[in-house]
Amino acid sequence: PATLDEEMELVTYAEVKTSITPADEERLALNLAGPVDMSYSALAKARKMGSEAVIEQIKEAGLQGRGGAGFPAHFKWTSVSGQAETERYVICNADEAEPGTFKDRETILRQPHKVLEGLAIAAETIGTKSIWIYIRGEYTNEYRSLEKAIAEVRDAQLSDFEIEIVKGHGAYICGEETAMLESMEGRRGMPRLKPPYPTEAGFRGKPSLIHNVETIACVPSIVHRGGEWFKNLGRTEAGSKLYCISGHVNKPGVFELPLGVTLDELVEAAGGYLGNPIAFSPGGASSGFLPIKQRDLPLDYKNLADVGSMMGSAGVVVINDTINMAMAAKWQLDFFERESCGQCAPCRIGTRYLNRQADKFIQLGDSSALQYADDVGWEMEEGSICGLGMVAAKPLESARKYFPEAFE
Ligand code: L3W
Ligand code: SF4
Repeated sequence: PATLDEEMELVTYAEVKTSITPADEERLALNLAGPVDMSYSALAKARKMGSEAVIEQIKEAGLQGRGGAGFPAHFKWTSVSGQAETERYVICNADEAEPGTFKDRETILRQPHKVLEGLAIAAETIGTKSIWIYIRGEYTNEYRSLEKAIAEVRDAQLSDFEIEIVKGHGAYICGEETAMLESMEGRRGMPRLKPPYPTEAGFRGKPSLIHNVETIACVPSIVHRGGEWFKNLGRTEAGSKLYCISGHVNKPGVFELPLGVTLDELVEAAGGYLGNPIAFSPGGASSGFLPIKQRDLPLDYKNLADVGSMMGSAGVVVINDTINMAMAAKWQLDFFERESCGQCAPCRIGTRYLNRQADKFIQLGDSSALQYADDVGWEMEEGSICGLGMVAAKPLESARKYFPEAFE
């Protein structure tokens, strides 16, 4: 369609069925979207419970890291607490930059106190007074929201914590936790080799508990209502999840839903599909594409990994039949080439090579341009230092696998 009005006339709403009941909605509304508790009563409760009991509740909750990897949160808390070194840090990773991902932005804007209270509970539990927040540089209003919230509680419960906010400068790679540490220490943001993990040697070489915004924002509710309560919010895995939904849907946005909803359920929350959907990315650019026939798959860490994709940051993007899938893959390759830090050869050379070859195919229709794409993708996955290089070939790989007609 030539104009937006024409496009809107083409809107069709797919039949979707949701099993989210009003009772589910009521329970979900108590977590991240729940009322602000300016008395920081969960922090007071955590102080009374003691570190071991708090970590036990985080474990019971089954909380998995919401930044993308889904790593069990309690493992990090236990590891940092068990280190001999007593200089420790709690760090919130707010460098949200995965394409299609805008959930941490909403959380910081609307619920900064959930983030601050979660950070305070984490600091209290691992035994530190030093809290750092690394925020995406473009997030100006979000930065202000945090500053305002810190001022609001400065004279109250948080007075004995030192909270520093560091602004990023526009590099996607600085969201990778060790590149973020490099950047915080004043160097160019390039990932470190792991191990050692930040829980042993992180910021300034000291044990550091690093969590994504959403992970940390779940902590007050877990302490307040118990791990069991949080776990039961989920369907196929523990807890609620902030899903971002954009692309060809009627009402893009962020929705807190049980972990494990299907694409159809999520899109129902987003007002229905726009046009005729053919594909979706469940977790931003890093997850690659899935064909729309996978719409019944639970959007969780395990089920998506089982089909060779990933949950990642839950930046779900729907694509309809107005999009050429070879072009869709090419846009993602552009992104990864631009954002590669260039430190290791498989990623530096591989992202550039794949992008050039995709260009060649699209401009000249020469399908032999992609004859080595799988080998290069394999080398990138096996030989890259960090997640960026490991997944950068995925959009092209998955587009070729599920939409071969776009590459003929
Ligand atoms: C202690 C061990 N800690 C692992 C920790 C590790 C890290 C976390 C996950 O993930 C994902 C990636 C991107 N002792 C440990 C340990 N840890 N073993 O667990 O670690 P890892 O290495 O699996 O990956 P990662 O690079 O931290 C990130 C994906 O997210 N991603 C990125 C999204 C971007 C955003 C955003 O913009 N906000 O979220 C996209 O999908 O590909 O799979 O803390 O230290 N033995
Ligand atoms: Fe940098 Fe890419 Fe290597 Fe990661 S994989 S360290 S982004 S060059």
